[in-house]
Amino acid sequence: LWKLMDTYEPNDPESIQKSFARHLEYSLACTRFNFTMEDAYRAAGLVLRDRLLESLNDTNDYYRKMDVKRGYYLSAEYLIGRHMQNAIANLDLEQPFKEAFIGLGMELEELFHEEADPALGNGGLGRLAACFLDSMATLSLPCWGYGIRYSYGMFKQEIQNGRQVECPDFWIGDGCPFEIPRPDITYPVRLYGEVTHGEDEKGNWCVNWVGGEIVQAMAYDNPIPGFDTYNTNNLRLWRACPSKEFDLDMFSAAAYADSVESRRKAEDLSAVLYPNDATYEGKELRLRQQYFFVSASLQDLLRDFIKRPNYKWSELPEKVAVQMNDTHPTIAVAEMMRLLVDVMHVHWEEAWDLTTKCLNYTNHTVMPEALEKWPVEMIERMLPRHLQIIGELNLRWIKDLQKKYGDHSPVISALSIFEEGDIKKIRMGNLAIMGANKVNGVAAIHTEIIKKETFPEFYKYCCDIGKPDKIVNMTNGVTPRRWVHCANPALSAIFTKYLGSHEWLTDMTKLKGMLKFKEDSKLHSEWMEMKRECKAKLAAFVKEKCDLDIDQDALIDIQIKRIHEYKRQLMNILYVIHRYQELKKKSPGEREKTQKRVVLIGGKAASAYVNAKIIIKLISNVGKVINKDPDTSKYLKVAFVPNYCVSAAQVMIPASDISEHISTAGTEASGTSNMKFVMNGGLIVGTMDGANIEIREECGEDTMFIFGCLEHQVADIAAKAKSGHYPIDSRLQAVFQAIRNGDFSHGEPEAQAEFCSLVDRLCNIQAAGTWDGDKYLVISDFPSFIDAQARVDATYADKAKWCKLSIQAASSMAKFSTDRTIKEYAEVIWGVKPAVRPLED
Ligand code: 26V
Repeated sequence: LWKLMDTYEPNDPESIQKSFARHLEYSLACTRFNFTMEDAYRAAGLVLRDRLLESLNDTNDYYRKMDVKRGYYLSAEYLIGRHMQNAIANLDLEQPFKEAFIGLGMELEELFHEEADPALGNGGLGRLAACFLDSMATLSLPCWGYGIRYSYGMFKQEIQNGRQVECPDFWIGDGCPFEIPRPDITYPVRLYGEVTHGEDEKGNWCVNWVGGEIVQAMAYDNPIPGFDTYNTNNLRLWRACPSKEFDLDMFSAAAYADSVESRRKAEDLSAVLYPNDATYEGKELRLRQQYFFVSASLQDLLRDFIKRPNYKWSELPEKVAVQMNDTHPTIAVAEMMRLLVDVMHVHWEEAWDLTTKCLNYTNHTVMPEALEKWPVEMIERMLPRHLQIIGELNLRWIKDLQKKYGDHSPVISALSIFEEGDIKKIRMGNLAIMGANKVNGVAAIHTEIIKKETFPEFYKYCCDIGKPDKIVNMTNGVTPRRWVHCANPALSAIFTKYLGSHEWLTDMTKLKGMLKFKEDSKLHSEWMEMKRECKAKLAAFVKEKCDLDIDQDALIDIQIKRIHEYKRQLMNILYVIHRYQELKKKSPGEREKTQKRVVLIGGKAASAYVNAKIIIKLISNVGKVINKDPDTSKYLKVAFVPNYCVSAAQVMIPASDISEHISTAGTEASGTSNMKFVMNGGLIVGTMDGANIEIREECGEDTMFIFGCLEHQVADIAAKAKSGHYPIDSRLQAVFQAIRNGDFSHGEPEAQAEFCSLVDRLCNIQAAGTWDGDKYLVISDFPSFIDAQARVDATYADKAKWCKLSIQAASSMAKFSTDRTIKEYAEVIWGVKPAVRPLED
C-alpha cells in the first residue's frame, strides 16, 4: 500500500496546487472552473489536513514506540481560533503556500477570512488551553488535549440599539476541514440508573452500575502541529451520539417515533457551550457534559495504557499525568476510582494511590461564586456510583483529619467534600484538591491568594503534613506563534531581521537581543511603520464592524475581555466621559494641544448578567454622543466593538498603543491578553493584579501605567467606607451628574433608569466592597486612574521615548511564552519529557 500512495513533496508549491485541484474536484465536487472562495478555503484546508494527518499518525506511532509518559489536558473549553494560518506557519509552509496560491491568482489572506472561528470556550481559561496545546506540540511533548466538540460554540454577539443580542454560533456548518471524525473510536458513557451488588465472572463480590441511559462518545481529532518540530499532537474532542443498540421492542411498537426522539436527545449533550464564565449555575446538562467528556477521556487514556504489553497498574503514574483545567473536569477524581476499582478490579487503596499520583488541578479564579458545587441530590440521580465513591473517599478523609485536628475542629467542615445546608452540595474544588497530586494557581499573586484566602485550610493541612509544595505557581503565558508571528507579521519580520533568525519564536529569551537597538533610530522608524500598518488594518476592521472612521494618528486605547464588574469596564467608560467633559471645557485652541485618542471596548456578557449588559449599553450610548459631537470628535472617539473573539483579537491587539487591565487588585487571577498586548509593543494601563505584576517586573516600571489600591488595602478601604468614609472625587461626581441628567440616555427611559441604577449602586457608600455597593472599588481607584491616563498622554507626546518603551517591553516578554509555562508544568507537575520525532523513522 505504501508504494501505491501518492508521493508528494509537502513543501513544493506545485504539489500544493495539484493537491488543491484534486480536493476541489474529488473531495468537494466542485469544478476547476466554478468554485467560490469558500470552496477554495475548504480545499486548501484539506491540503493541509493531508499533511497534518500524516504527521499526527507518525507522531503517535513514535510516542507508542518510545513508550513515553503522556500528559493529558482535560478541559471543557478550547478557544482555538482559526486553524489555517497557524497550521501553515507551524508546518513551515508559508512560502510554498503563498507561491502556490499566487500562482492560482488567490491571496492566502482572503482564504483565511473564510474560516469560521471555532469558539469552543468562553474566555481566558479556554484560550489558555489552546495556547498550551500549541506549546506542548512545539516542545515535542507527548501531550494530548481532551474536550467537548460543541456543535454551537460561544454565541455570536450582535449589538442592536446598543444592546447585546446573542445569536447561535453553528460553527460546524458544512464541516471543518481540520477535524477528523473517528467513528471507529467511541466509548459508552452511562448516566442515571442504579447501583446493584453481585458477583463477577470469577465469583468475586462486585458493584454494578446498571440501567439509566447510555450515550456514545465519538472522537473528533484535531491535529495540533508544533512549530519547528516534526511532532503533531492531538486535541481529541468528544461528540455525543445515540448508542448503537436499538431497542427492537420499540421498533414495532407505536413508540417508534418516541424512541428515535429519545435517541436524538443524546446528541443534545454536546450541543452547546454554556456561555457563562462567572457564576456557576446548577444546570444538570452542564454536569452531564462534564461527566460525559471526562469518562470518555479517561476510558480512552486507560485503554491506551493497557494496550502496552505486560502493563502493571503500579506503572500508571510513570506513564500518565492528567491536568484538570479548573473544577469542570473534577468528576475525574471519582471516575478514575470507578474505572480502576469497578472495571479494572484494582484494590481501593491502590486505586486511590494511583489516582492521586496521576491527577492535578489548576484553579483559575478567586471569585467564590465561580467555584462549582453540585447538589448531592443531582449527583445521586445522575451518577449514583460516583456519589458512593465520593462518600467513601470523604469518610476516610474526615477520619484522617479528625486524627490530626480532633473530632470537632472547624478545619474539618471546611475541608469536607460535602457542604451542609438546606441543599447539601458537593464542593468540586475540595474534591479536586483532595484528588490531586499538585494544585496550581496561574500567577504569583493568585497562587498566594489561593493559599491565604481561597483554600487556607488546605494549605495549612499541606504544611502540617510536610507538603507545602502541593500548591505551586504556574504563571500563565501565550503562544508567540499565533500572537506575534501570525497576528503581526510585520513585527515578526522586524524581530527576525534584527536578531538574524527566527529562533526567538521558540526561545523568546532571544528577544533580549533587541534591547541594544531600543534607541536605534532606524529601528524606531521601522517599529512605528509596523504600528501604522497594524492601525490601518484596525481602522478597516472598525469601519466594517462599527461603521466608524478612526484617525490612525490617534493613540489607540483598547479594553477587550469578557464584560464583568470586577474587570471594571465601567470605570473605563466613566473615565471616557470625564475626558469628554474636560475636552468640552477647553477652547478650540487648547483642544488642538490635547492628545487624540480612540477608545475601543469589546467583550461578551453572560446572557443573564444584567449589569454587564447595562455596561455594554452605556458604552454604546456614550459612543453615540461623543463620536458625533463636532467639538470633540476629532480628539476623542469611543466604540463598542461587537462580537469580540479570537480572530478579532488578532486584528485589534497588534494595533494598540495602550490596553486596559484594570481589575480591582486581587480579583483577576492572571489575565493573558495583557501579555499579548505587550508582546505586540503595546503598553499597559493596569492595576497591581494578576500577571500585570510580573509583566512589570520583567519589562520595567517605566513601561507600565500602574494605578489603584493594592490587594492588601482592599479590605481596609471597604471597612472605612462602611463607617462613612468613602469620598467621591469631584470629577467623578460630575460624570455621575451627566449620567443622571440623561446626557447619554438618548431619551430612552429604560436606559436612563438602568444607567442611574449603576451609578446609584456605586454611590451606596456604606455598601462599598459588597454586592449592593461599589463592590470593586471603582470610586476609590478613580482619581489614580485619571492620573495614570494623564501619564499616558504625557509619555505619548514624546514619540522617541514611547517607541523606546514599546521596544523595551516587547523584548522583555520571554517569561510569558507558554513555552516557558508548559516546560514548568512538564517538569514540576507532570514529569513528562520531550519525545522529538525524527523525520525518517
Ligand atoms: C467558570 C465557570 C463557572 C461556572 C459556569 C461555567 C464556567 C465556565 C468557565 C469558568 C472559568 C472562568 C475562569 C476563567 O476563565 N478564568 C480566567 O482564567 C485565565 C487563564 O488562567 C486567567 O488569565 C484569568 O485571569 C481568569 O479570569
